[in-house]
Parts: sequence; C-alpha cells; structure tokens
Amino acid sequence: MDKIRIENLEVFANHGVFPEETKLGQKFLVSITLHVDTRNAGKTDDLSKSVNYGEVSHFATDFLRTHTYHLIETAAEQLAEAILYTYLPVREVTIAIKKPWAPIGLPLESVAVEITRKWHKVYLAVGSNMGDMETYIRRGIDAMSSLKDCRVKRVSELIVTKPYGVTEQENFLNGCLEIETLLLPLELLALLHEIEAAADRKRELRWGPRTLDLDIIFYDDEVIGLPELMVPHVDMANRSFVLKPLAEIAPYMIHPIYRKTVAQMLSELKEREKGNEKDHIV
Ligand code: A4P
Ligand code: MG
Repeated sequence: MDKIRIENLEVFANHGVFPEETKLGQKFLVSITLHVDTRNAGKTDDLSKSVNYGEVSHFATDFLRTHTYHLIETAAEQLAEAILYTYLPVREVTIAIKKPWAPIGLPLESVAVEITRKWHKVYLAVGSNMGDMETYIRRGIDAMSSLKDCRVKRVSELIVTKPYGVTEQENFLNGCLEIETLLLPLELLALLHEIEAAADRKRELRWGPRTLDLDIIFYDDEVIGLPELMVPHVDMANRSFVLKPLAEIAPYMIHPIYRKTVAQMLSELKEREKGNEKDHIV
C-alpha cells in the first residue's frame, strides 16, 4: 500500500520513568508512516481523497503533549490507536518515537521505539441453539460493535441449521460476520470468550448446546496453529452452517492453505454431501 511519511516531528513533552522527565519534559522526535491508498488523490489532485499530513502532525503533537506516559512504548501504542480511530483511510500506521536526550548517564545519539499497528479483517462464525437464539446472537454482535477497537462491517442472514457433530440436540441459528479489529488473534479470542460468558454460556459438553458460540474463521490471511487457537478454523470446509452464511458476505475470500474461495469450498461440500447420500442409499 502507498505510504505518507512524517519524519522527525519535534515535540516537547513529558514522558519518562524518571520524575525529572515528567516534570521538566524533553524533546521527542516522532516519525509517522501512514499506510493509505493515495491512488485516487494522485489521479484527481484532491486532498479530501487522501489524509492531510499537516493535520496528522498537529494531532500527534497535541496528543503527545496532553498525555503523560512512563514509557515511549505506551506513548507509541496509544498514539497509533488514536490515529487509526480518527483517520478512517489509514489502514496501518508505523510510529517511531525517539528520545535524543534520554537520561541514561552515557553519551548516545538517541533511543527509539518503533511499532506498526493495523486494522485486521476478520470473519467470525456465530451460532446458538438455546433460549432466545436470535437475541443472544444480536446482543453478541452489538457488544462487539460497541467496542472502539472492533468495527462490525457486515452481518450475514441468520439461518436455521441441523445440529452437526452431536446431532441429538436442538436446531441452531447460525450466521457469519465480517469485522475489522485492532486486536491481535489471542486478544480477540479472549474477547469472544468474554462475550460468550456474558450470554450465560457454559462449557459443559464439546459440540453440545450453547447460548452463544463465536469462532474465528479467518484472521487476515494468517495461518495460526496454537493449541488454543487454530486459524483458519480447522473444520470449516465440512460445515455448511459456516460456509453458507460466509459465502453470502465473502464468496471470493481465499482460504490461505487450501487456496480455494469460500464459494468453491461450499460447492465442493455440497458435492460431497450428495455423494454421501448416494453411499447411504446403496
Ligand atoms: N479454538 C481453537 N481454534 C478456535 C477458533 N478458530 N475460534 C479453541 C474459536 N475458538 C477456537 O471451543 C473450544 C476451544 O476451541 C476454545 O476455548 C478455543 O481456545 P468452545 O467454543 O469452548 O467449545 P465448543 O464450541 O464446544 O467446541 P468446538 O470444537 O469449538 O466446537 P465448534 O467448532 O464451535 O462447534 N451444528 C450446527 N448446525 N451449528 C453450530 O453452530 N456448533 C458446534 C460447535 C457443533 N455443531 C453445530 C454448531
Ligand atoms: Mg466454539
């Protein structure tokens, strides 16, 4: 993606671990790289189609002057988030904060922290088969969209599905959603568990009845193989209750391992299911 770079913006502010740093203040040099698609602005010569680097420089200066942190790590983290919340065309930001006067009792040119933060595109599957299923699901989605670091972009239709796995239970209501989030994968998983817990979810039986189940299907095009989190969801290719609603909102999303679109995975599953029916008849 295209980049707009602000380099070594000088800001006098009060971040630091030592009391004299927070009291007296010192100079910081801040570099900001905004990842923005500038093609439209470049073609039309129209500033409103880009991000005004002057405005961002003032925003960063005000932000760093009006907050005080012990660590430049925190200053960078908070500033990155504030920029991503405020400037919608910015998909990703890299912030470097340098302290040229770091008081360590040794001559040094500067010390710096550099971080990159971005909006991640994530697909979630949602399901319920207890109580007022639709209310549990809608409340879960509302809980997510009320958070600053999650934006719900699309929600599929909710469909009634037959139980898969443990089949002796009520029908499910299932759907999928597309969100954008600043949360990292395990942070997002912890959030989903909190939202499930708030819906009185009990973990009694694997694949058993539940008020609300939220699974991560895709997280950008990352492949994650941790004991507590596998992404893409390991069994998605066999689940029409995931692929059907997902194909409604993201038919051309490509599975990063199988290299197949969601629509292709759904039609292959339908073929397999037809084949299985034939096996049963014979
Ligand atoms: N975990 C690993 N990868 C992921 C991921 N990508 N997203 C871990 C979310 N969690 C992931 O899940 C168990 C653990 O899986 C989590 O703690 C997490 O660390 P859970 O929700 O606590 O337990 P579970 O849901 O009973 O087990 P599991 O294996 O996750 O079941 P699924 O896959 O959620 O399937 N039939 C229909 N028609 N519709 C349904 O929605 N759902 C299930 C449950 C069974 N049959 C169904 C449906
Ligand atoms: Mg689950």
